[in-house]
Amino acid sequence: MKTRAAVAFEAKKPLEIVELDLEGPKEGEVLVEIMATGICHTDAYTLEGFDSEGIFPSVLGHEGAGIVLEIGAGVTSVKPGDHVIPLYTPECGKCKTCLSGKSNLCTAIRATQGKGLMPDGTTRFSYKGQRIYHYMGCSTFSNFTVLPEIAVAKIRQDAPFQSACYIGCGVTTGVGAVTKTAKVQPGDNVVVFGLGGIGLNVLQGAKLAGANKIIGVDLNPDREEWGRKFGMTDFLNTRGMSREDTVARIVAMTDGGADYTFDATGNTEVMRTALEACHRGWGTSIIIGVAEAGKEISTRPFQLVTGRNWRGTAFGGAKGRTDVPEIVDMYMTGKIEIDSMITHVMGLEEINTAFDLMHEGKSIRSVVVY
Ligand code: NAD
Ligand code: AHE
Ligand code: ZN
Repeated sequence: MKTRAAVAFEAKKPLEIVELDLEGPKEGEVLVEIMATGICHTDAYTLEGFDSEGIFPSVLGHEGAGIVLEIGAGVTSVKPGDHVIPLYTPECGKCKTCLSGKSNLCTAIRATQGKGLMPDGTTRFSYKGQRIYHYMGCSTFSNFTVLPEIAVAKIRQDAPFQSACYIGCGVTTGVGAVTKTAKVQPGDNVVVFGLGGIGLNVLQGAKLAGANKIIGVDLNPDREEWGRKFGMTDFLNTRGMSREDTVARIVAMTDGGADYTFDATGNTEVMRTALEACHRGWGTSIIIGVAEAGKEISTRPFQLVTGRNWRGTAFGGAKGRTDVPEIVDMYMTGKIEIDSMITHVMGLEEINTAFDLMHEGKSIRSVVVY
């Protein structure tokens, strides 16, 4: 079949809207009509050529929601008509990691996914006979896409696609980082670095968890008003501030340092500041941000000797098929907010504008509706 898609033919070039050929689902796969997709900073990072796994030409996009149209042989857990969210962190339920119960990082298809391929080592997309690669196992910048069965979460039918798509990455990552990875407890002091599409969801997760101080840090002064809407109690604009000054300010505001800090910037200098702003003896810093290829983190080992912990999280520690439907319920019952964070809604033709708005700090989330 044919599908309209925004294709990344090359790094650092705008996406091009073209009609691709799409092969139907093979065994264990499903064909999904994507109804809406968010644009996450990770899409921009890959398009800019910062991703060590970046591969071109490809169909980017990993924050979608849609409807199952067709199932391949052997598929039993979803059927045509089901509403689903594609999962860049699948859940096979059978691999060592899934069985361990210790992590959401299912390994069943990670190797081929990282190479832009379906589990059988081929692609379903092509353009004028040329192979077009998948992205993060999702490729939601295409109106129709093929996904492994283990990489779709079935969700309730009454959830609007335009909001539900954001649960495919940003909402789950931010809220889950607090509730599933850090397991923030009532009364904990929390600091969130970077108040964009992910960081605001970390703030609302911290509020949900009953945190005491919820400090937001950003360089963009407009983010103060945004942060306050999502539970932030204090704002720090660190433009022009040294790492030492930022740490000292946070230590003073939290009686010795934060119980939990979160990096949602992807900047390795910020990651160091976030670690050092943790409380001596027990504070934990969680890295969410994705750093450019070649970047490394560092700190004085003494920071860890004296009890600070450095950890990271992917997809907020959420097990996709199990946890995503619950997060959709949380949204539908008003426990978490999504709609106001979707600042821009556009057609696929305007998708490059979404990247501009993100880089200019003018959007929280842009969503493309097909
Ligand atoms: P975004 O562009 O919407 O937000 C980034 C925010 O960080 C902006 O408000 C920006 O002003 C702020 N910022 C940038 N540099 C800063 C600095 N030096 N100090 C303080 N604030 C700074 O991006 P997003 O979609 O929220 O994504 C945030 C990061 O999270 C990206 O690196 C993205 O790739 C990553 N991410 C990771 C996961 C995961 O599973 N680990 C999931 C989604 C996104
Ligand atoms: N491909 C990059 C790493 C990118 C990365 O860390 N991705 C996150 C999700 S970001 C969503 O917006 C993730 O899930 N990581 C775990 C995984 O298995 O990819 C690189 O550095 O090579
Ligand atoms: Zn993302």
